[in-house]
Amino acid sequence: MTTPTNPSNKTNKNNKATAAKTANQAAKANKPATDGVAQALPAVDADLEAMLQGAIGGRASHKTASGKDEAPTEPLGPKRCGTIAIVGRPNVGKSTLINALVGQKVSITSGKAQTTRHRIMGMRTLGATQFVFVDTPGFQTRHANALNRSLNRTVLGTITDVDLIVFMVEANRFGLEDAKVLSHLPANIPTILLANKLDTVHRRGDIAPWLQSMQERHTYAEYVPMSAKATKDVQRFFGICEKYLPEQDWMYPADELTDKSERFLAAEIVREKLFRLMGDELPYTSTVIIDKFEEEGKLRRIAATIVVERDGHKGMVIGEKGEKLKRIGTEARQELEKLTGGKVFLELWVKVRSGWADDDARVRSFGYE
Ligand SMILES: Nc1nc2c(ncn2[C@@H]2O[C@H](COP(=O)(O)OP(=O)(O)OP(=O)(O)O)[C@@H](O)[C@H]2O)c(=O)[nH]1
Ligand SMILES: [Mg+2]
Repeated sequence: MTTPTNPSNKTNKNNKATAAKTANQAAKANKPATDGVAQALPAVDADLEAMLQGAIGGRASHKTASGKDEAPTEPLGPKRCGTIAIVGRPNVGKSTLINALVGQKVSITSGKAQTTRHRIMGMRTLGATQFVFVDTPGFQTRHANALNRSLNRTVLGTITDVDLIVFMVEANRFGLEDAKVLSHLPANIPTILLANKLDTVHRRGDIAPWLQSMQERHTYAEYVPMSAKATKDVQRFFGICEKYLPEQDWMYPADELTDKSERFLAAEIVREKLFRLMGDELPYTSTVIIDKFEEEGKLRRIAATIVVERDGHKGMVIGEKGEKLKRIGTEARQELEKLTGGKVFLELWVKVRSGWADDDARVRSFGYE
């Protein structure tokens, strides 16, 4: 699986196409294209700031005691490195945030719950600090099948050994599913409450009392209402996290973006297209396995199987005259070509394995914990 351009088989910026893409994204997002470049964070929303100062006793998260914005702007000084777990119920936007923080897609996203099924690391090195973010599956509370038990094990196994926990909820919403996640958070690790999707809250006046009620549920280190889709919020978030990371050497090369291989990302990207292109008729218990992953220089030959639970689901995935499967394949191939910077041949198959998500051994054989 090793290539001359990508010796570790990890996605990193040695890949020219990736670097170009990162530069493009950075330019669009008004961010530095290369890591280690000092950057100034934009000013924060003054109204919100004032509201938060009132709501949570002056603990608005993005200001230092001296009132300055915090940001990892100093490339000199002691090196810092630490791990930051992002946890929360399904669909709150955890993977959207990690992709924005890394500056490249390392974790798939969709409007459907149960999109993320693995622990996925996304790294970003800025100035003297290396941020190691860990995306986790949405914590499952609805069905206790083998797959969901595995997803929850992944979440709980992640939060025991990190420097900082980001507990993500949707701004102005806190339900039973959120409470269940909160009940599992360890008391000895600083935890930030990130209230995401702030852009969807039209009555901004409701935020302060809601944050106050959040403060009564748990002692958080900080409260951060933001939108994972807003560049300035994402930039500001680095400064919020940095102070919780210990002074120590970096764990990864500065240009490494994720711990996952291209082979893993290929399966994930096919699953993302499947989730996005199928309506609610396809249960979430479908998965993708890679049967073949061959590299010839920049070329990739990939064969993958979409595993579903019923014959009826197989028909839906294939679609009339194979149209649906063709579209899933085309969209996945285009994205993989961007990721690898070369040509991709992608063959897709659909297989029925009824009851796999209820069967511990099968769940493990499909690569889940
Ligand atoms: N409006 C808005 N939508 C968002 C924001 N962040 C994420 N989303 C959307 O929320 C949906 C879920 O996003 P994901 O990032 O896949 O959520 P997740 O928490 O990783 O979901 P699971 O992996 O299933 O636990 C997607 O449709 C995103 O586009 C945000 O800040 N604002
Ligand atoms: Mg996710």
